[in-house]
Amino acid sequence: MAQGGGAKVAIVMGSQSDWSTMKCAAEVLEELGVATDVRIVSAHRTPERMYDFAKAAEGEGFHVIIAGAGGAAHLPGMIAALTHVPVLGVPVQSRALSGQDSLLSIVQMPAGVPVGTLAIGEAGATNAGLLAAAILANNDAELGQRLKDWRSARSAAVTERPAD
Ligand code: RP5
Repeated sequence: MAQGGGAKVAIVMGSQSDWSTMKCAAEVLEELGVATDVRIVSAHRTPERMYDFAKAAEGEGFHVIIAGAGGAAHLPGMIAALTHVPVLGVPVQSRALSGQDSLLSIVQMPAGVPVGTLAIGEAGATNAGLLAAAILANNDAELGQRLKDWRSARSAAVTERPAD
């Protein structure tokens, strides 16, 4: 998977256990030829790392940050409070409340500090990747074409009638 060095998309998550969800974002971006920089950054276990990451994000050249966390998922909102780089939040499915807690923690940002919140779990991570690609495609016509081709291929794969 393309990593680090000049990547315009950062994918961060609160724990190693979030990776099985967040890799869906990394995978779709890789399919689209978009390099990512993937890191574990916990708001409550490594708050200094989170602060340093968010404050440096713009200077490092990130155009979009995808942040995933579960439970009391303050990571996307905290990062959004520290940078003007757009933040897409992915609620990771938690064991206790199936990700409802993650979703509400991420989506209910007070007015003034936006986090673009996606669906709970893998669908949300995939869509965060696609949304990040669409944002970059505003200034990258080749990526825009790859995104259109990606969607066309998915449309073409839908048969008219169900198979037994
Ligand atoms: C959050 O707590 C993480 O984002 C993760 O979703 C959840 C559980 O973390 P682990 O206990 O698996 O490290 O901080």
